[in-house]
Amino acid sequence: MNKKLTEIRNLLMEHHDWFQKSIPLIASENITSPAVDEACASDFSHRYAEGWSGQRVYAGCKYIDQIEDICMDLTKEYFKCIHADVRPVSGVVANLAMYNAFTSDNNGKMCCMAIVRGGHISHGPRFAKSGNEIFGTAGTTRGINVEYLAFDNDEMNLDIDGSAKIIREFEPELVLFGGSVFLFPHPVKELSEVAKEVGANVGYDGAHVAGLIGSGYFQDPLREGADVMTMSTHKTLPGPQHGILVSNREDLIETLKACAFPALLSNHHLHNVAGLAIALAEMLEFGKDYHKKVIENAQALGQALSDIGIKVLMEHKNFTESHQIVVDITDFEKTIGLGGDIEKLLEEANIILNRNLLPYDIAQGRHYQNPGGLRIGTSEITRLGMGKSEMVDIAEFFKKLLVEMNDPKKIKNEVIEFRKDFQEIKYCFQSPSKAYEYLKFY
Ligand code: DSN
Repeated sequence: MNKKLTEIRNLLMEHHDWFQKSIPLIASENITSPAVDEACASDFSHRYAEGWSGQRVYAGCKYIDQIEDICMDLTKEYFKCIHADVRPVSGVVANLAMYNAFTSDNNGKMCCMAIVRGGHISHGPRFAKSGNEIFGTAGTTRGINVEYLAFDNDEMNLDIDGSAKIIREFEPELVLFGGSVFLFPHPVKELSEVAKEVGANVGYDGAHVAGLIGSGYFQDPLREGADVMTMSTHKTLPGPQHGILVSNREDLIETLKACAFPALLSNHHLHNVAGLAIALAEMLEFGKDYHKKVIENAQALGQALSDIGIKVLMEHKNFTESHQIVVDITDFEKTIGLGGDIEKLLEEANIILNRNLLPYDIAQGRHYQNPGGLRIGTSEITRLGMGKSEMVDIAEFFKKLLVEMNDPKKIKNEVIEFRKDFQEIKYCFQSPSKAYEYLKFY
């Protein structure tokens, strides 16, 4: 058994070592501060506290109650709202709570963005009535029939007129905005008005852009018509893996609470609530500066990749207004392959990102396992202190690998050298250094 323990610890250390020597570009990831890590590894990680703060069904909760109250207060301050439920253990659970609140038990009806155009996997029920181009076409699940909103491939955004028509015809109970490929603010204001015409509630999945919204750089869904905003807490908001549901609808608060607990949760993850509270405090302090740079870096990386001849979508709109850019790599199909092959090649050179469907991939016969695109995010590299000149350096690595077809093992050594200057996590409070050393195996 000792051998197994050693093996696990060695694997952990190898993983940490690898990521310290890599360029992390996955748009749904970020890196947590030492203070967040300390909270997440605290005694709370094996405690129970079912229910709402102050009304728990377990003893031993006097400290988590206070922390959770602070976490809710910080959430309300950051997102300017009157209700914050910080118990959902993930963004998907927060979405399910929203579906519980707004759709009928059987044959509920929702409109959202198609997964193949950037909707999140939890938006398109596995067997959506309208047909889910990725996973299947028959029946319904979670009792929700889904009709996808119209999308404009050229603008990488929802098409307002087409979506309004769909909402009026389908008459959903819930119209959901937000998604996983998310370059520009969605037309929440325009389409919320249409949603209200047919009596639908409006939701917004802000998982990817939560930090950008909180820091005031993206859109402001709760003031543009969203009744509820859900999110995960570890993407542009650099907290631990967790979920939040927020609202400004006073009349819905008790319903929303009950739709999360006991409907979907028994215990929530107390250590992550503590870590989340710290991450929110960090973003209230440093978010304005951090998130401005995240977006600037995404635009700079888009420009730098475009300058070396790599096709980045949406050049006419400066590539993005978020933390993401989307690259069309179909030009490399004959020399290297498609998204899956390129993702693997880049990983061999310690550049970590994920392949992604382009909005026109399915129509052109490409499959989600080996699609025509890459999604690249700048949240983590910005938190590691990189700026515009490093975006040019990163684009150079792409050129060496994809255009000049250098051996990825050779480029990996260059990446390791490059990463040496970016080892400290920025935009956070001073580290509780011992916890840091232990937890990160530094
Ligand atoms: N699947 C994640 C993403 O990459 O967007 C979100 O859960």
